[in-house]
Amino acid sequence: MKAIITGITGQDGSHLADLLLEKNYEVVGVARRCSVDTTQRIKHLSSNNKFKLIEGDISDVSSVINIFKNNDDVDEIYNLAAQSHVATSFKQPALTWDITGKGCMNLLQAMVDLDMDAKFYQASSSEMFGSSYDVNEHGEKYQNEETKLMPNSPYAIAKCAAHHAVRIYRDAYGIHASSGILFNHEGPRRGETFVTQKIVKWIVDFKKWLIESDHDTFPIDTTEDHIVIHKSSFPKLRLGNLKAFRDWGYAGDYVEAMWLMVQQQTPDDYVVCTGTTHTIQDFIDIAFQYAGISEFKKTIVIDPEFYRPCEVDYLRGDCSKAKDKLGWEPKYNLERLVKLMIDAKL
Ligand code: NAP
Ligand code: F7E
Repeated sequence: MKAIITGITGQDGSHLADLLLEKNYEVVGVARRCSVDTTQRIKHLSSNNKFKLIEGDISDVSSVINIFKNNDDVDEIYNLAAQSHVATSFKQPALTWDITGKGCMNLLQAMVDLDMDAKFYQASSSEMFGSSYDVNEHGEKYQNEETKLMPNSPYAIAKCAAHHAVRIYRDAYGIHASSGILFNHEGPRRGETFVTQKIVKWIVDFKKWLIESDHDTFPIDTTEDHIVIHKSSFPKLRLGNLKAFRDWGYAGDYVEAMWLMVQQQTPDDYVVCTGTTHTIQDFIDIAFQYAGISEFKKTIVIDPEFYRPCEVDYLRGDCSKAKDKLGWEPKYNLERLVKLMIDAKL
């Protein structure tokens, strides 16, 4: 079996490549040209002769056509490439559209034009629900495959367009195309500008600084922006909205669901999540407690710079369909995920 993965240098691309190589696939990873090395997450694959890295950019249709022509024996195509940062999408909306929205159309249309019969996976997102949710018989809010899409950011608009494109290309051209509506998923390979990894990185750096500053000998003091021990200071953790709810799972679990979707006889859309939800404050509390940092109230600054023009307040998925039809279940709860991330950084 041969698979193409776009977004190979990202968190999910690297986990999916690991999974497919374990299953003895030949994997072609697509990475765009960059002035610095972006392949840290796939360094361990460089000597694997079943793995090939090629240059390409999904926002450029001729690049996509070249990739497909050179790999016309491909069985599965996983589109994980995106400008995936929600806050950035407010600052660079057109770029986000070109990659996250139009990029998916480029891939699907190239599959039609080249008459390819490979199976296709699209990385859809819980962000597409925006401010929309349903309420179950216990009065609990949730989102599933039937929940109305009400995007709240340029990123989410682009993901909705790609999501609908998958449905239309499936119906119009009979492409085996599936979308995974994945809720937030994290892990040691998560980028450092996403809130979980930003918190984890700060905690680990702070702990190292505490040890270096000999905090058992000198008392801890604080200024507006810094934590001070004797003559040494450390910047406080600067965050935005701590009240939003997220359904956080482990990326390693979620790439298995991607693969399972593509193996089904009939293409379809599936929500992938844990079914539990926590605020950013909850994440902080669990992480600080696990790291053994007690004075946390004095260590965080709420900085308006990290507030978004529009927020998604509440996400909690219902993945009954993925459980029933794919036999998929998440293995990590939030406490286990936090430990994994902190231990890996330490
Ligand atoms: P990520 O770490 O930000 O990775 C995104 C990948 O896309 C990177 O490899 C990036 O390359 C690549 N990329 C960006 N623009 C490109 C372009 N024009 N052409 C080719 N490649 C390009 O994201 P992730 O967390 O792995 O997420 C994977 C996918 O799932 C994304 O589509 C994301 O939107 C979606 N998703 C993520 C989550 C989540 O919680 N992680 C949830 C739902 C959906 P560079 O290294 O060069 O930047
Ligand atoms: O923000 C709040 C922020 O950037 C989570 C992407 O993978 O998941 C991800 O999108 C929450 C938001 O992820 C900071 O306002 C507070 O409410 O970690 P995040 P996200 O926006 O949920 C979805 C499913 C995707 O599809 C996306 O690709 O945390 N928050 N303070 C902050 N967020 C950040 N980044 N930085 C802060 O300082």
